[in-house]
Amino acid sequence: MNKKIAVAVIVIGLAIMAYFTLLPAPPPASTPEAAAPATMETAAAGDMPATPETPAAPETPAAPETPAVAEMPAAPAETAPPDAAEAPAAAPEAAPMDTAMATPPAESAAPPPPAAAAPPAGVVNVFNWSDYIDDANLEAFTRETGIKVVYDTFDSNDTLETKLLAGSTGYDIVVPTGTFLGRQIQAGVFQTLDKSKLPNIVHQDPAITARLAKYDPGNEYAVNYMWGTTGIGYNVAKVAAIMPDAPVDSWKLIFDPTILAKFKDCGIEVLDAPDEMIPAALNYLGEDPNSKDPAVIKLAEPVLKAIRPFITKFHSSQYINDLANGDICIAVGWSGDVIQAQSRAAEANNGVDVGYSIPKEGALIWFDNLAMPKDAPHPENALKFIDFMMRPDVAAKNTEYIAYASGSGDAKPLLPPEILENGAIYPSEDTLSHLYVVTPYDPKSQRVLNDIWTGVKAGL
Ligand code: N2P
Repeated sequence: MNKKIAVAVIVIGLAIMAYFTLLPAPPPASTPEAAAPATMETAAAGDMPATPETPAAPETPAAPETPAVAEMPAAPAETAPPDAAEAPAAAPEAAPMDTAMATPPAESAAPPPPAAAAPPAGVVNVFNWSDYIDDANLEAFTRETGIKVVYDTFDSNDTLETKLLAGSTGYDIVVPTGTFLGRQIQAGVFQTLDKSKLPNIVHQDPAITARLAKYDPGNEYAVNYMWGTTGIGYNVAKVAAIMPDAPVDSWKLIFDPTILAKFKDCGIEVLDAPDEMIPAALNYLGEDPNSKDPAVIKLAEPVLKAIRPFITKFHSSQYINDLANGDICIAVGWSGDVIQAQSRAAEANNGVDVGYSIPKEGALIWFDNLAMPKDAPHPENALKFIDFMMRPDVAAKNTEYIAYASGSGDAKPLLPPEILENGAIYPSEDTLSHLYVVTPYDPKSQRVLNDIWTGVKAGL
């Protein structure tokens, strides 16, 4: 009797177990569904939510076919992770990346875009100094990312600042010098940079990043592009012919009117930059070049007025060609620009020998930086552009081409010795210790600076 009951219980138990085991199981369907949203950013994937395996399969092989990955030529692996991660979103038609990124939520709801209508091109609008990039790097950026670069230039921080303060510049990237960057940050014209989108930031020179932090506390808004000095460019033969013992290693050449007068007929150009020329005059006087005290700043005025009659032109970019062609004797200019003049003369094989000196009394060291306006129309592309420019091989190519020192420390081992060991590009420790910095001017001291400069230029 007990045995029969026990057998019956076992049989019923087995029957129940068999019933539940053979039942069609719904849970597996929920697993792919949970994973799907992460990969389903394209319209095609969004159309097919019920078939878990299909979306994943075509997306993976599609990625290597995008230009970003396939055409990467000499590029080291550094940029691969961000590009690869973002490629699937843009993949199927090699559509511009920012288009896909800018509109992901709308895409799954909207009908697929008509194949005939070309998607808006991915663009980045850049406003940089003239003679300040190797164009081959712009082409490489477009080749690797599909993003077109619209590139404009300026040769004065004042020009850039006027645009930035007016707003709606349309630019995604601008390149202010530290002196200006500092107050522009305070004026609220920039947005912070998302460092997670800038993997190449690890290659920046920590010493330069630390110096930039003086203008951009916490390094939130900018990364250094290039840095350099403001010194004297000169035509070696012509200067020697006019004055064999000309003090080319001293600011006396510029600020002593009895000396500068000798070169008047040969041609003298100085930067149209009050924030650089006035500190240089103060430094020559033995005053603090970085003074914000109106009484001190005004001491520069008679010095500049005394040399005014001998200056041919106030201009901040023309001296490159004028020096290279032998059309002028002397220019107060920027290190790399004077070296570019040297190279242009050598390429033209015109016999012009251009020299650059960092005067022994000291000179300005400045830092030019990549920053993104608050209203940049293509912020994702801007980050890609900044990251590309920080890639050591790209940064080294720029430095080799424009002869300015790079913000990328890891670019240095890639540079030829004639650049690295050129003290006009990478000054020695001893020279560095003689260089001064200028911090941002407040509105009051800036006005004093501008008034002096306007008067000097007008010859008043
Ligand atoms: C490039 C000049 C950039 C140096 N032509 C001025 N900050």
